[in-house]
Amino acid sequence: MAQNESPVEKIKKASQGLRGTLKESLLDEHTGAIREDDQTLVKFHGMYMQDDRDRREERAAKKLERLYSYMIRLRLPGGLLTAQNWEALHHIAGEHSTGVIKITTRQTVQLHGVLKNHVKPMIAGFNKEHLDSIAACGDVNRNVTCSAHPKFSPIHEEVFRYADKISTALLPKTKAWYEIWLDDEKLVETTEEDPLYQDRYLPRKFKIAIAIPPYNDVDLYTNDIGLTAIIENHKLTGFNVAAGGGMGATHGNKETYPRLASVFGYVDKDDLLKVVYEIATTQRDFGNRSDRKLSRLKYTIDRMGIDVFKAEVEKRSTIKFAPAKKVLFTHRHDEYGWHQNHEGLWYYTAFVESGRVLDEGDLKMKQAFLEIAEARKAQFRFTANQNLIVSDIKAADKAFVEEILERYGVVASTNAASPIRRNSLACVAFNTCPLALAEAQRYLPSLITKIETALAKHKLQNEGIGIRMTGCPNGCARPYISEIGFVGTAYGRYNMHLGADVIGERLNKIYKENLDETEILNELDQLFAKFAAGRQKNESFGDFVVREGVV
Ligand code: SRM
Ligand code: SF4
Repeated sequence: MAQNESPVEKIKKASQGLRGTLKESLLDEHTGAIREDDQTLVKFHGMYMQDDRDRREERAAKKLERLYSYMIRLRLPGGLLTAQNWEALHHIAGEHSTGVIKITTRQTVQLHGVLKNHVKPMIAGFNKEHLDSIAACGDVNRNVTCSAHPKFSPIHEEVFRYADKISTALLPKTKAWYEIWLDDEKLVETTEEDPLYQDRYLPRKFKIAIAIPPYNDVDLYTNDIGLTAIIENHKLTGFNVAAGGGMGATHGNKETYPRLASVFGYVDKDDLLKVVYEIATTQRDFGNRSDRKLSRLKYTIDRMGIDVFKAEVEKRSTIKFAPAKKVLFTHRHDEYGWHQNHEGLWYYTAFVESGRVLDEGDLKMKQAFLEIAEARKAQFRFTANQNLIVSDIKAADKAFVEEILERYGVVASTNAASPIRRNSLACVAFNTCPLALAEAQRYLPSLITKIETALAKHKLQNEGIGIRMTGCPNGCARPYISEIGFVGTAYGRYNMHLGADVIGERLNKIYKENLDETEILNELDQLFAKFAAGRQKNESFGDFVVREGVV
């Protein structure tokens, strides 16, 4: 395969532990961009070079280069920030980015619009808080997600620590991040030994999620490795391991497809890290390195066959998978509002539309969270549904936190969101995502307002049908496991997918292609009419369209 390796493979190998010429690129004051190869390498440091797509024409007319800036994504296994971390993040966002704190579908945060000369000061700010962006992007293991519902699970903390352990075990060994962004002394001449990633890293991005039944809020089967915590007699014994999930596809390329992870079996908790590690090494050694469109683990597993892949992992780890334990998932969406956990601590799950924390009109989320953080009265947990849990609040502090959430409109906005809006997800898309073909987070809220009207017409306004939208087929808001999924094809046009189940165990199917808004609303109006008339008791919309043969 070596002679067919994709250009990215060559860049990785020549990079001297992901260093490339990033230092030189940063010093070049003639451009807001960085060198081409460095644009690939910077991703491994948790950053993307982007440009403001809304301003391309205006800049071109003035013969100016594109308005380049950087997006940074933090590595936050399990998605937790302390009060002090949040306060720092608030100020860093204000000083160095657009100011919007964007909660992602992988339980972390991104800041957008960071100009080149702001990148290092921004990272220095994060580093003071012991926060980093190492391996938040790139061909490595990404942010490990973990169910964010402490209320029902006394073993949450123990499981949550596995997210951290896995993240640490799969971190690249290179110290380039510290050298480049924090001016640390160069520790080695060429590159550090890295038994896992070597000099070639993985063939492609790699994602791991941990679900704690009955919650599948992390959409575990959409990950390269999806782990289910097994709790027996109130104790964590081990994990069911599934592998080969992924959402990304390319319009018109039949070789690409979304896939749910295949369940390999159960492993004892003490064996987990070894098994996860060897799934990664097997993908490292057998994954496709010539065609990046076919290099995710899901394609490696389908090419090799599940049994052959699994046997290779067993051989490398010397651990045999036991039959998977029976698990039951009943929830995927976040539990909004107030909840108390087994220790008596309080949690408030706030609805954050498209994960965008900002101050707008009567809803001043940023201000509310800042004041709570300044008072050190809570921690901040992100959910994989782009929401925020103001968490770990002592009973004595609840009234204080509640007053702030109410004063700044957070409670009112969470309460006012309709069931369908609360269950919606949209990816970033325009204006920063270079791959967007259509709008998503800037458009879905207004489309939902119209869908709410259609639902009310058929007396379905209390149905929390899951709707997800992405600006392209890469699937960043996991639209292929949504009851209704919209996938951008061109500006203002979307493929409509229907028929996933409520819990994230069945993919949907394409229903109609290239619809504009009028066509979307017409289709939904007819489908909602049929659903209202013909549904069985407690039947979900996704199950209904499958039973009726709509898809
Ligand atoms: Fe994603 C690429 C945003 C979760 C599949 N994703 C991108 C980029 C970086 C575009 C790019 O390559 O230049 C987007 C940056 C937009 C921007 O301006 O911020 C982007 N992805 C996002 C986020 C921010 C969406 C959001 O609104 O929350 C999510 C960040 C997660 C995180 O914190 O790490 C995000 N991306 C996902 C998910 C969902 C998940 O992981 O649970 C998926 C589907 C699952 C999967 O990986 O299969 C996903 N993103 C992709 C893909 C398709 C990968 C593939 O296998 O084909 C790309 C494109 C690529 O890698 O070539 C992509
Ligand atoms: Fe960009 Fe496509 Fe991901 Fe949306 S789904 S953020 S448009 S890559």
